[in-house]
Amino acid sequence: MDTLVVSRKNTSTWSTKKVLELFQLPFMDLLYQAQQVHRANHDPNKIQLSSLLSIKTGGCPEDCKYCPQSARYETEVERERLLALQEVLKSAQAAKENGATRFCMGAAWRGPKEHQLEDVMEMIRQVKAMGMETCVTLGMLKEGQAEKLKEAGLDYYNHNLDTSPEFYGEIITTRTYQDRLDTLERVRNAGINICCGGIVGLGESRAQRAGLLSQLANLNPPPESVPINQLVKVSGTPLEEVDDLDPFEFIRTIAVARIIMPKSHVRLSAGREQMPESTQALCFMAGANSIFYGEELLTTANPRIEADKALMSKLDLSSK
Ligand code: SAM
Ligand code: DTB
Ligand code: SF4
Repeated sequence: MDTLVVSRKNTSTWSTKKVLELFQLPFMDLLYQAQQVHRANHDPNKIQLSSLLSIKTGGCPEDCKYCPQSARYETEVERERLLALQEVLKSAQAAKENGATRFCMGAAWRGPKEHQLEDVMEMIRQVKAMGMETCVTLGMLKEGQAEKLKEAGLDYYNHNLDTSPEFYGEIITTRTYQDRLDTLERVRNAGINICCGGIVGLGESRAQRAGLLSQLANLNPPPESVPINQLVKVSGTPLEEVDDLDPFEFIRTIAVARIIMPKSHVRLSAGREQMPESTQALCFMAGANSIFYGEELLTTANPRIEADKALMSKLDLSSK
């Protein structure tokens, strides 16, 4: 499995072994190195703000074990139809007024059908016309679909690798690692920026976290945007009782991502609501320079806008 993936156009600049060596550095050395890389490539006091909206919630046929939207698990998520255009625009307008520069629309699909793609294209056109960057995450794309999204003005497509190839089969069985790489290649070939990251805290080992980051860094070129999600444990999902990841291990993950993907925006993504401000501050120190901003992720809670504004002010982080 590993060789199959790595033997694509991945020239394996970052082998799992090399990435693991970074994880094993003394914590202070790792953070120092990450800060240096961060400062050489980004303004250390700036943070990018993306707001999320679930445009089609629940009832997903896939079996991702972390996900409250899979139809296979009994969770409190209510299944909804695709939102109407006006509702989406209202939410985008509010996100813009609150200071977000990118609006990300997520759909709980295996992949979009043609008529669904047409509806989403209209959402993209109109959000773009409001002067925001656009991002969508719609599952797997078939031949030709990425080009249509590009035509509509899409800036970013989010599609995560989620975990390492070795651990992947424990988490998802309804789509393969290769399926994901194929979708990423379609997005890249259509000239759309890639937003691709993963989740930690699924019960994976450190070597498997290193395996995920190695895969991401060896995408050619690496993703422009790298969301690092900490598992939000949702009641009813198979992972609701998995052990917590130690916060310092999470911070190490961010630091290593920063070092091996120096130009990318590393997004401190799901899990902030459960994270003390001090941990978040160390994540920014380690090189995270983007967050999801707004009271909801897709179906779970994110910090309140006022709380995030206060945190940014305390840390002198600005979004403009
Ligand atoms: N359905 C589409 C797909 O998976 O291709 C797009 C939406 S899906 C919800 C986007 C990403 O959200 C997943 O790849 C996963 O990394 C993240 N995610 C989902 N549930 C999560 C949870 N409980 N905690 C943290 N991240 C989660
Ligand atoms: C990503 O990597 N994280 C976001 C976004 N891409 C679409 C989603 C997080 C979802 C967290 C669980 C939920 O709210 O349903
Ligand atoms: Fe469906 Fe995406 Fe959730 Fe997987 S992560 S179950 S594909 S909504």
